Amino acid sequence: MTKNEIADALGEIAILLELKGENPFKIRAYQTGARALEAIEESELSRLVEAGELRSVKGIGEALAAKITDLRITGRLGFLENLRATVPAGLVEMLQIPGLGPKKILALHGKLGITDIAALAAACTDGRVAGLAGFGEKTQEKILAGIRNREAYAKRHLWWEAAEVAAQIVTGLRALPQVRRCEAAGSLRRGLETVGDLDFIVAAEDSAPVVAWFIAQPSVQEVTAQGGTKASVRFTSGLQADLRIVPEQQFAFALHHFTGSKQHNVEMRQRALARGLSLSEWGFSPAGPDAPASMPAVSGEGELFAALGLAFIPPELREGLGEIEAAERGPLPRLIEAGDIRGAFHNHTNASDGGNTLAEMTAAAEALGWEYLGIADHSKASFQANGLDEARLRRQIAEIRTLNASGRFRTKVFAGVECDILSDGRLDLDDDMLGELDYVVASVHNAFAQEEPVMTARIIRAIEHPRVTMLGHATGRLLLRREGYHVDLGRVIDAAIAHGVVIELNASPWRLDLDWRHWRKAAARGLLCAINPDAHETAGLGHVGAGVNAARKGWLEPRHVITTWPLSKVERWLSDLKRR
Ligand code: DGT
Ligand code: CA
Ligand code: CA
Ligand code: ZN
Repeated sequence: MTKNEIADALGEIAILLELKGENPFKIRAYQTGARALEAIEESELSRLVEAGELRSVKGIGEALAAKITDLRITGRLGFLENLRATVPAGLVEMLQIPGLGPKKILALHGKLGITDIAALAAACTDGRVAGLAGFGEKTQEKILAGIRNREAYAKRHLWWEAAEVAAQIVTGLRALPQVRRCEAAGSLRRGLETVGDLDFIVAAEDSAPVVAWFIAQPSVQEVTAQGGTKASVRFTSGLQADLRIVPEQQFAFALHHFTGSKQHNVEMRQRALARGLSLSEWGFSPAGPDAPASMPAVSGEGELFAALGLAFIPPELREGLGEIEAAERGPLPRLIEAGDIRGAFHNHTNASDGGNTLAEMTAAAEALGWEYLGIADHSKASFQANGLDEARLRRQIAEIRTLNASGRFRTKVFAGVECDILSDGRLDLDDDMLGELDYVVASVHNAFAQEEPVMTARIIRAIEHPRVTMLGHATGRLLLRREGYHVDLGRVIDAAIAHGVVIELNASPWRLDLDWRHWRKAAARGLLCAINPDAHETAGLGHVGAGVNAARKGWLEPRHVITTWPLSKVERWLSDLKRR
């Protein structure tokens, strides 16, 4: 197991012990152990395990050292497996409901015998939860609302997770001898932040073996529909998928149709009708007295668009939001691509709540070919995330300067901070401290429930601060889990443009915030974007791909996104900002 996986296992043990109401000291030991592991490097862990010296690490005692060794060597731990078996899965699931921590869940379990979410919903509905000590009417209402949200959200899936499943299926389908062409269509292909179900389009001469392969995948839990040229399944994750197999000459039409969106398709059909053509998933057919003598030949989507007098429309833009009018005028803008990215500014290390060291993060950025990596750990007000005070931040700045000077990595590291915007809009660190940094990401991390005018004024006050370089996750939303805070984004965007402050497109697949729907208009008015993965571990840097997707949906071109700029341009820009 990797270091992070072991840390996760220790964290899981702590949660399970808490749900069993175990001794707080024991629980704390696992939490501390997980933290301690995060602070050492992967190679160092290997050495300590081999030498049997894990106990020399502060925060790792004898019992923990044995468990870490087992996990490292065998990847398994009987203790954890037994623990999982004794804690009802429903209790762990209840942790996903906002406002419910292990202590409350333990009380619900102990006093009301609740073991799953359905029973909890029933107990809220008939008022039993409000009667419990430490709960009350308000908490009961909040729990019930959380359960309802969860049900509504459970119907959709994060794009990032769906894309991983889809990629495996597409690879498998393309490898079949019968398959000529295969693509994932639907909202996934359009890069929508959440996906209802997957839609696979295949061109094949003989469809039966393709259907048979699809429904026999190990991840398929249930086959919900099956025919000669189509099938629908549900995977064990709950995600559903439709497969449609067409003859090769229909592939472009089927792919276009099932890519959608519905609104885009409606507009395309209207446009076809105006040209005497009826457009469907099968192809063109003559419509009305003005129909042309022969149907246009189409072997790819490009020809389909061309037949209607349109430039090619990238799938991400097919939302019925003006893309057809734009494609009528000429080629669409060259949207940003993954290969344009040269760095990122909002990333954490284990100095705050990240899982990897500065050197590990830099090595990972270098492996991605990035020219620069911005480190922006939390500031002190985010104490739950182990935010840095002035002394620790100054030490980190020195560490970064030393690393850059050492020439150990080709990637340059910028010293930044993710500075909390306090509830009144002041910043968590004073101006002198902020002045020592290369840049400042300002973010809201508390008092999410403020009224819209208060929150808007708070964020704008931060934007007006001369040391603020960019605004982090503009609404704080967590996709499928938590709505953003109430804020007047129009005014926030105006303020950012007026003060030359960049707004981040947080590329974490759970955030994708500021939402793509705002970017086209905002960028046209001069707002600059930074695609920031908000990585909390080395693997998190790869999330920029999700951000690039969202940026494409927002019609962003490389020139709108500062993280496509070369290092020299970023350095010049940052030093100009410091002189203002
Ligand atoms: P999802 O799955 O909810 O995230 O969204 P989509 O867009 O993948 O929707 P889905 O899976 O229901 O259908 C895939 C595409 O097929 C959809 O984007 C457009 C096309 N389509 C499906 N039903 C209709 C329809 O009733 N009218 C039109 N014009 N197109 C449709
Ligand atoms: Ca779909
Ligand atoms: Ca579908
Ligand atoms: Zn943050």
